[in-house]
Amino acid sequence: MNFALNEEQLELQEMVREFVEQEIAPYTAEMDRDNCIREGLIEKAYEMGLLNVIVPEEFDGPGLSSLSVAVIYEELGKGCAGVATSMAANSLATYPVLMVGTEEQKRMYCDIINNGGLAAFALTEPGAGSDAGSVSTRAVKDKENGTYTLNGSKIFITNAGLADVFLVFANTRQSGGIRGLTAFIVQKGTPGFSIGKKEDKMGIRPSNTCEVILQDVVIPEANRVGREGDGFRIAMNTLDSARPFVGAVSVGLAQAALNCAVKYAKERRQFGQPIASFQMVQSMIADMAIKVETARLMVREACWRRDNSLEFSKEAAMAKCYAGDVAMQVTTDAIQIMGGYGYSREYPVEKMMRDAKIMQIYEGTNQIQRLVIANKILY
Ligand code: COS
Repeated sequence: MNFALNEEQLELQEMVREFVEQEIAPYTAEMDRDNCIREGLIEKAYEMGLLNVIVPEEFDGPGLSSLSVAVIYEELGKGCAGVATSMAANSLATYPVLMVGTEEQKRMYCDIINNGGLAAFALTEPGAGSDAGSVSTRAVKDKENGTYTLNGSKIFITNAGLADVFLVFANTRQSGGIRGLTAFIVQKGTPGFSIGKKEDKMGIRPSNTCEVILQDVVIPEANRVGREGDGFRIAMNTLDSARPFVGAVSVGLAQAALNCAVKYAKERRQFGQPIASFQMVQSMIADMAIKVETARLMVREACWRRDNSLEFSKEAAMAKCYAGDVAMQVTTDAIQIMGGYGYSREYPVEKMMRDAKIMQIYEGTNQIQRLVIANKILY
């Protein structure tokens, strides 16, 4: 195993770091307050090549490895976990098509992403969160012309209000259950397809999170991704691939909070000396740094395993779970070191703590990750 970044990855890291410093960091408080991404930022991210990072070269993308993508998302996470979430959702929603889509589907979907489009992964429903197999959105096939009619609703869908294309999971069996789950491509503007309520979230506020409503949405058979009933496996494989990226954003977030705490501890004087000279503060800083570094290594190991075609589902769940917990712990400790100032909106760490909470919840709660890990170990 060698996780040392190569020259190309170091350049990529530097490029995203500069982008974050210029285009994201100065505007995080504003985007957090406004509950939306800054106008023009998606376009700038597109120009920087940050929207289609997983698109293979044969479909005109950069064809980056998972490890390289994790490096990008860590840097974005340092700037703003909400913006990073929006970018990473494009990868999440593209994996299903890249994994099992037809050549035509890959071409069509990748063209949208390559041209600056956003995508959304629409699995979660009011009654189907951790229990992903209980999706109740129905897809009924017209036996004569082969079209599918979709009815149902989705919630907490990242990018929904801004996306051009959606990967929607619906059940093709009347009796429901995971054996009927099927994946479909639905384009924005399809009659009967609409965006509902926008969430007013605690954190990652620049990311757009909305309800999706499907009312007699008719789509051609050519938009079905994989076979009928393959949807659960497709969703699970996709989540396996994308979870290390949640870990990467979490690492970036935790690193940013640690950096703030370190800077503050060196400047803040109490009892006649910088608080960094007190061993209780030093101990906290050391523990925070150990956690960030461990999480980073776990994320890189999961990506490295995927890139080398090794089994990586357990490692992906471990990386997501551990890094998400670390983001929560480190942002909380950063506030502790900064005391009242950390708790104030004047400093960025209270936002980081709010952003961190979702890392333990989305793309599979950390309880679900532990379930996946235990199952892999026990059975
Ligand atoms: N890769 C491939 N196949 C998988 C898989 C994976 N990672 N995990 C499960 N499967 C398969 C199983 O092998 C099983 O197949 P068979 O029935 O053919 O044996 C089938 O899927 C059902 O597996 P299981 O019985 O474990 O399913 P459960 O309904 O108990 O659910 C969990 C498993 C809880 C792990 C799953 O529902 C899950 O990941 N939930 C979280 C969903 C999530 O992350 N939501 C976030 C919102 S989307 S951003």
